[in-house]
Parts: sequence; C-alpha cells; structure tokens
Amino acid sequence: MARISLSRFLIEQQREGDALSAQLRLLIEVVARACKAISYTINKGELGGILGSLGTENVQGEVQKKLDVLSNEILLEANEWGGHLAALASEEMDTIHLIPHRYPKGEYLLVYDPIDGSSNIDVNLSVGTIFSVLEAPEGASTRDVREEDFLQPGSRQVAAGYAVYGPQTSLVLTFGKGVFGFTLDREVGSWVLTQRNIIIPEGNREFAINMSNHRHWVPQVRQYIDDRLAGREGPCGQDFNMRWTGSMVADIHRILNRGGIFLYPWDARDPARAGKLRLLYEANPLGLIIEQAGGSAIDGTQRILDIVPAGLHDRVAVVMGARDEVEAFQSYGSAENGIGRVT
Ligand code: AHM
Ligand code: MG
Repeated sequence: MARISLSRFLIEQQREGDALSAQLRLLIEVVARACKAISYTINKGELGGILGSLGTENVQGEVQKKLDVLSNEILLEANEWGGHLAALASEEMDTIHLIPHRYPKGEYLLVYDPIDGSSNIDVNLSVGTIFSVLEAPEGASTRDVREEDFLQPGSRQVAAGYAVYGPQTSLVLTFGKGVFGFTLDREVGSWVLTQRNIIIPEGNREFAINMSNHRHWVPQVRQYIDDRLAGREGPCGQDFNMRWTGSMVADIHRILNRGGIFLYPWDARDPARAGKLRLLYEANPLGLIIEQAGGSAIDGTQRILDIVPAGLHDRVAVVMGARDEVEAFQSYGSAENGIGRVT
C-alpha cells in the first residue's frame, strides 16, 4: 500500500470537500512541523541541555521546565509569519500573542499546551503537545484580536490535535469529521498516515485517575472508583485495571486506541479550582477528538464542549473516554458539589 504523507492527506482532504481551507491546511502543516522539531529536541535529552527547570513560573504558578519554554517558542516562531493566524495563546504565556504587524494576518486562532505532562520530561516518559484551532471573529483582520475572541465553547473548534512523544512519535488530528493518526518516520522526516477513522473500543475495563487524591474527591467520584476497585466481588461484577501516566495526552492516546476512561475531577485540595486541567488547550481539543472517535467528554455534569470559557486559562473537571464507561460514571448521579465548576 502506498504510504500517505501528512501533506498528501491534507491536500486530498482539501480537494474532497469543504472540510479544510487552504489556510487551515497550512496551519496544520506548520503545527505538525513544529511538533517534529519538538520531538527531535526531546530525543536529545541531557545531551541537548533541555532537562530541568528554568526557575520561572507560568501564569498558573507552575514552575516552568526548560522544555516547556523551548517548545512554546518553537510553536510560536513557526506560526507567526505564515499568514494563517490572527493570534495565538498558550499555557506558557500569560496573555494572547498577536501576530506582529510586519506579517499578514489570517482567519484562525491557535491555542496550545506546548508540553503536556511536563513532570515526565526529566524521567524519560511520554509527554505531548496539544492544540486547538478556532475561527477568528469577523473583522479580526482589521483590528487587533482580544482575549474575549478566544473565549468560544469547544464545539466551535474547527480542528484539534495532539502529538505524543513516546516510544514512537504519533500525531492525531481531527477537523470535525473523524480522527486520523500519523506516525513520524524519523529517517525521512515525514508524518505517515497510519490510522483512519479511529473509533474508541467499548468494553475495556480500565480507568485512569490519580488515586493519591482519593480522600479529596466528592462522594460520587469516590463511590465510582471504589466500586471498580472492588472488582469481581463488587457491584460491577468485573475486575478493572488502572493506568496513570502523569501525561493526559498519553493517557488519552491509550484510551483512543484501547478504550477506558480518564478522570481528573474537582478535588478539595483547592476548593476554588474546578480541576487541574485547562479548558481551552487541554480539555477542549482532547474532548473534540474523543467525541469524534465515538466517546464522550464531560466535566462531571455537562458536556465539556458546551462550556463557555470565562478566561484563557480556565480550569475544568474532566471525565472522558469510551461512551459506555462515561455513562457508567454518570449513573452515579450528577453532582451539586462543584465537580463541574469552571474557574
Ligand atoms: P502540565 O500541562 O503542566 O503538564 O499539567 C497537566 C498534566 C496532565 O497531563 C496530567 O494528566 C496531569 O497534569 C497529572 O497531574 P498529577 O500530577 O496531579 O497527577
Ligand atoms: Mg498540560
């Protein structure tokens, strides 16, 4: 079978209908190329001087790793000059970044988490890049984009994707019509289509949650997990397996391919916080991919993609994965206890 490169795949998608505009195609190619550069950088590890922290904090008070900042710059520089973006925003930048006036402006807004699972970098475990594409509002080419322009519900994303830097480097994309997977061929330096129309398998009894937060969860979450831990002897009548990589993108990639559920619920460690994960550049893009692959993504009570963000770095509780297991979670009742709050 002929190998289909990402470029060929995108051109064919563009020809096939209105799924992909020329600017969106360029955007995806540019982001994918930047992910390739990030992958090569990660591979060098200690030899490239990329491990460790910078000693600075991002807007969320998290210590920035060298690779967080480096990857943010790789994506920023790659995307500034092509004429496909009106502005961009990232986990690692306090405010939005406008396209400098010396470059043409485009129709799209890009939001990304340059390195997801940062705590895995220094110990040689999987990390990833997550991105989401929104349309810039009308008139954005003649005025500067504002932060409010980014505050669109996830259902308005025109594309989303992620790269996982693991034993292989994978890229997963959706334009709202199915989910497609690519593998990086390092010798050729090219992304090759390896999965078409990914559908999450149901019936996999596997959950991903940070169990060390058990005592901080609301009763609904605790009961759902306790019933699964009870296995064959408990109310589920089946044994469950657990996986937690510390990198959401890696956990979601497993679930996409093998089924199961991912949870990062609200917890009482910081009651004012809806959850740990961020709505615009983590939950929304991965939520769109999960839904496009036949799964569901909720904040405990409502669909994540329906939430209207109030700020660029809003956090949200996350329950996503195979439809059967998310429905099983919902059968424990919806919470009046703050599991679905956005802060
Ligand atoms: P990051 O973007 O700063 O790396 O944080 C997000 C990550 C997710 O990838 C992962 O699921 C979660 O944080 C792990 O959190 P914890 O260390 O609390 O288990
Ligand atoms: Mg992240």
